[in-house]
Amino acid sequence: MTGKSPFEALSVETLAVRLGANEALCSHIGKDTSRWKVREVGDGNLNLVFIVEGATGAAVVKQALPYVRLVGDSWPLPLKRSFFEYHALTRQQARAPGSVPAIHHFDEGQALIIMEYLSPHIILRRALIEGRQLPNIARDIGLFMARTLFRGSDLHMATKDRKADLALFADNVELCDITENLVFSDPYFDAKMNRHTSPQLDRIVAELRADRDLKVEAQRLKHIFAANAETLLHGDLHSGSIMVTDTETRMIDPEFAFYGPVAFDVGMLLANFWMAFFSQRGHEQSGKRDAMRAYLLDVTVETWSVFRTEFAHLWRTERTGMLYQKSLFEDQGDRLGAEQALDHVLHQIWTDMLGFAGVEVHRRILGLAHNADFETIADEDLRATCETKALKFGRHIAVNRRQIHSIDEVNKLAALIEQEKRI
Ligand code: SR1
Ligand code: MG
Repeated sequence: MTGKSPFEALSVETLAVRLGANEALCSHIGKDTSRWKVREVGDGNLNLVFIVEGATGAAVVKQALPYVRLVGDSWPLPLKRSFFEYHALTRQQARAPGSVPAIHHFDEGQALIIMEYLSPHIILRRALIEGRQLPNIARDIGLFMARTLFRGSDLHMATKDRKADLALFADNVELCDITENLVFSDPYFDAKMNRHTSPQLDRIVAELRADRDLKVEAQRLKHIFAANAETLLHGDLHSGSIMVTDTETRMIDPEFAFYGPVAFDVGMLLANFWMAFFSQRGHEQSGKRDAMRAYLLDVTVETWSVFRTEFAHLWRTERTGMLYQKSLFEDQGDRLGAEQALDHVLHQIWTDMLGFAGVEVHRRILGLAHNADFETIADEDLRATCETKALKFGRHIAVNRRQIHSIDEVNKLAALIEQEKRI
């Protein structure tokens, strides 16, 4: 198969025939296709994902489909998202080495990426639902975010290079459009694709949709998302986009990559930890999850702290771009000026991060694409209670983000809401 043949979706049956001559794949798993075992394992919303095992190894073959897999061919989606994923992975690897899977091959025409098979890694969301406490995730993800977000911005890059890259990723229009609608607008009105899992949520859903302050805030956040082309984002950094073992963490799936606000990736990620926190009550069949809840709140504290510390470190050591130039501060003997500017930048990230986290919680409960954290809670009453609490939490941090000053304050609020008996 070459990049010049017309696009054709792979299948378990056709993969070995079509990729049997691919040198990159053969060099990793062996040439003898009669020994290849192919499984389709994609459980995301958009793409096909195959694991191919051969005599000498295994690899992942990920292929975009010309439509949204979750919905079907009534919702066409361009194949070029694979191109953006490939380019985002190469930049993330350069900016945060070792944090993403290695790429073996990219075929733009077939919209497919052949990459490292991560084993025995599992999806972080699954691990958190199972109640596993992973010791390194906060550190690994905090570093990944600080490094990719700082090094992809005008704080670090030559502005000519950054503008060229911005132009490249500006074409990822359709995936941005998904986020713009699904995250920032649909949850706040009766949009066609919305759903919530129980009529017990009807009352709070109506309240949220009638909440003028919340709707205005969601639109202000959408405005920041669309207009602040600060840095190359992962664009979809939730716990389903991270693979883990007890000691290793890898970020996957950056097909939503584009130039946007630093705070977006951080907010989406922390929102997913807070949702994991609120969902734990629904996973207590085999024992209490008090320790897991405490762990999850600690993870948010550590992730934010690692992110801040690394971002500040890069500010002091790698601020080579055109923003807040050293020539205005350190070179004039004004190190305090540089620190003052850093405080402003971090404060803005903090405030916007809370807003993005709040709307991410809402869209995962009210919109099209839900989280397994809540969806796998079989008991409808329990699920509705967990979801209602998360919705209240999301509303509070989105609307009050300018009045919240520390992550401990956020976590005290989360703990209070979680313990409420009457909701
Ligand atoms: C139609 S795509 C729905 C969601 O799946 C992806 O993982 C993104 O989070 C997107 O918003
Ligand atoms: Mg994805």
